Amino acid sequence: MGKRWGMWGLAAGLIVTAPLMAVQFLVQRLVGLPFAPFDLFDWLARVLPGNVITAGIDAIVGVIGGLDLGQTSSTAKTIERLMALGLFAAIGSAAGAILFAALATRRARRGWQAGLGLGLILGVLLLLVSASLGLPEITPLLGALWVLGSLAAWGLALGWLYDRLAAPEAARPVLRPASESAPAGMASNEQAVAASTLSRRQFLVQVGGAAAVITVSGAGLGMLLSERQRAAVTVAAALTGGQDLPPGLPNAADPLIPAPGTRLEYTPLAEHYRIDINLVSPRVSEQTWVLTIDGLVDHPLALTLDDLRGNYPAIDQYVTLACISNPVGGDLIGTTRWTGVSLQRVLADAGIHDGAGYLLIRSADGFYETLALDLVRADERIMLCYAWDGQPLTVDHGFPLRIYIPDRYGMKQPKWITEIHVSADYEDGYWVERGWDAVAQMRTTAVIDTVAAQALVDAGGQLRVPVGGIAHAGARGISKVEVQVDNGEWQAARLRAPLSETTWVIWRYDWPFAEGQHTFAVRAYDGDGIVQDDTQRGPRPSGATGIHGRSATLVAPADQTG
Ligand SMILES: Nc1nc2c(c(=O)[nH]1)N[C@H]1C(S)=C(S)[C@@H](COP(=O)(O)O)O[C@H]1N2
Ligand SMILES: [Mo]
Repeated sequence: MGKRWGMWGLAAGLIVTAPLMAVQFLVQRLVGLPFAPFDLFDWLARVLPGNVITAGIDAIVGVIGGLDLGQTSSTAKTIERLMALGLFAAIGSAAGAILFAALATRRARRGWQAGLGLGLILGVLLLLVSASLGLPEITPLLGALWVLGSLAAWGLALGWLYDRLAAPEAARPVLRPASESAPAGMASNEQAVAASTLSRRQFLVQVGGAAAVITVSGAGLGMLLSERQRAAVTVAAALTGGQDLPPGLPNAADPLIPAPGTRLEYTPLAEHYRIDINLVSPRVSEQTWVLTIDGLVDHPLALTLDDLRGNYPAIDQYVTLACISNPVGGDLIGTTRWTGVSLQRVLADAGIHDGAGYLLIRSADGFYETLALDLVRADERIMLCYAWDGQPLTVDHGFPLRIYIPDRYGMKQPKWITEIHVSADYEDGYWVERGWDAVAQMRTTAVIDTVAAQALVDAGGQLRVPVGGIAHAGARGISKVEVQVDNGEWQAARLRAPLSETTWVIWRYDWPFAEGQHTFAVRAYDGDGIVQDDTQRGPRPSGATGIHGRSATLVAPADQTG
């Protein structure tokens, strides 16, 4: 009895959970109220043990790389979103199964009351989850009511379904319009009965159909809205950055032209990778946001964005940011112009006490990292940044404020900063606590972006194949890049002047053409002349190392078609 009702409950749970998700999604797109499936997933990512999360991320990055699913960071977000939706749907179905089984074993009557109770309990739990991530700043009360109300409606619908299914057949209404007439020739009495009774299965199929309509239209409308918002961002990017390099780059006069197929030296903002612990980026309002600087200071500060922009000189730096999870040759790396203020200057205004040793930096999404004051004193390039590529930071990239720390992977550099607490004691940061390197110094790495087999050049009668890519060694700079073909001698590549001493360097090597299949490998030396680590090592725990290689089949130009 209980078991069979468990199956009905599983189906009913899915039937009410799917439209709940769709409607919540649509409302989130429209007015920014919480979307429970994503909030739940984001919350789980924070509370589950670090090694579980890390294994999960590794698996996702591995699958994306292995199946060649496109840009790692955006594909990973899509996979995580699908996981979040699947998880929520599974929980909803399971809740339905449990409720139905419990009601059936106790032969309970008013299922709707139990359903409402269950909805309210789950609503309160999800409300706590959403609240721990931060309810929408403008309408926290509305956000709370929405989470509670929509879950209550969900529970009510679930309980109502039970009541209908458990009731005698005659009590199950047909969801067909009343005007639709029954086949001619039926006695009016029969007709009434036929029109008003349905088997459980038929009934559930009808309700399921209605639920599917709501789900598809809600989700579709929501996706349409997302597409619109994305398009607006892309248009803005096209107007300001576009596909070509922006004018006025500091190395514009360098004569070295990148090998065709080399990535853009200055990453268009819309293409910059994004990595963080959120499916929903924290939306911080400029009106209420302040940066708090407190702890071991003479003058605790509460700085607005205008304070930061107005009271300190603006500094521009070209920066290459990379994620420590980037595999050798991966796409979790990008270069743009960061604008902000010197952290040394801001701290000077706060007056740091003698006993202070560390800055505990906290963010609106609950992320945190620790920065040693010794490092801040030694590196005047460390800055608090409010603009990228000449525009305010986008929501996804940390609006209103993020930090730049040269030579460190992204995991050490919080976005959406709200607080800097000056402390005597060191504390592990978010990813350090989860097993990643506490220093996270950027590794020396080189990548072959292209073997331009279709763009051979004729250099004084000698055909050559342009080979090219990037090399990067954090803030240490690149002194040399070498290419090896078919395991032969390492040959020096030409280097383009970088955008700054901390950005990646574009290299190019024109290899004397020879037909057939060839393998190409590349290695870089940092600014101190130290060659990169050639051990093949994955990202965990301190950044990937190893030689990047590529093979290409070269065909003589006369034989090339097209
Ligand atoms: N508040 C916050 N800051 C964060 C993170 C985060 O999850 N939350 N992720 C970090 C990591 S791991 C990286 S690689 C960089 C990525 O910055 P981007 O998304 O702007 O490229 O942000 C860093 N700062
Ligand atoms: Mo990262």
